Amino acid sequence: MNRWSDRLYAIVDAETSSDPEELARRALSVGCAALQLRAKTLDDQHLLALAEQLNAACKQARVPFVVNDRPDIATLIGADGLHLGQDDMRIAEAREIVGEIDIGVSTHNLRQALEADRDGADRIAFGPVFETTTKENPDPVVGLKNLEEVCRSVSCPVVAIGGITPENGARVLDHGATQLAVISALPRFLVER
Ligand code: 3NM
Repeated sequence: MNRWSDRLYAIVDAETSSDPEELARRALSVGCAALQLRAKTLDDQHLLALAEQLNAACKQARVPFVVNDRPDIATLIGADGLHLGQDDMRIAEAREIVGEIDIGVSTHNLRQALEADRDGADRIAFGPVFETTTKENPDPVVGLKNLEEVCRSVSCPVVAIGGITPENGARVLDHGATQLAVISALPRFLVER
């Protein structure tokens, strides 16, 4: 455990990480609140194999495992959660496939956040809070003021995402985020202290 463990939503990105299994192992060993697999370009066989591995490691560590974009894979492996983007299927449709596991939705403005909350999202991600180079064609930076407004306006937990680092993480939490979703700075959140 370190000071971030309870608040860290660790995203293991198969495209930008040289060793996703090792990164996940490290996140689980230091401690994180949830772990999500993001793999935009892996073929289905490799995606399924990696998702199965990470799911097993998460189950052992008792950390919720979330699959990005793919209700079929989430259901096949028995993941704890599914994360949907704005262009993915709607919550109600995904629910038909995955059943009662947690569903999160990416949102980038107040309107999308309110809509996802109203549609029954178990959590929303809101961002990019700061500049990010990880996502292709990111939405405009939302900043801390908009994050605060969204956190005040929805009833579900808000996971902040986009450019989050150990240097700005405390400020992001001070503006109402429940958790910090991190890709590129993840190794830096995993120093043991
Ligand atoms: N979604 P990093 S920003 C995957 O705004 C993703 O919804 C975003 O990566 C959104 O921690 C983002 O390296 C990339 O900035 C986050």
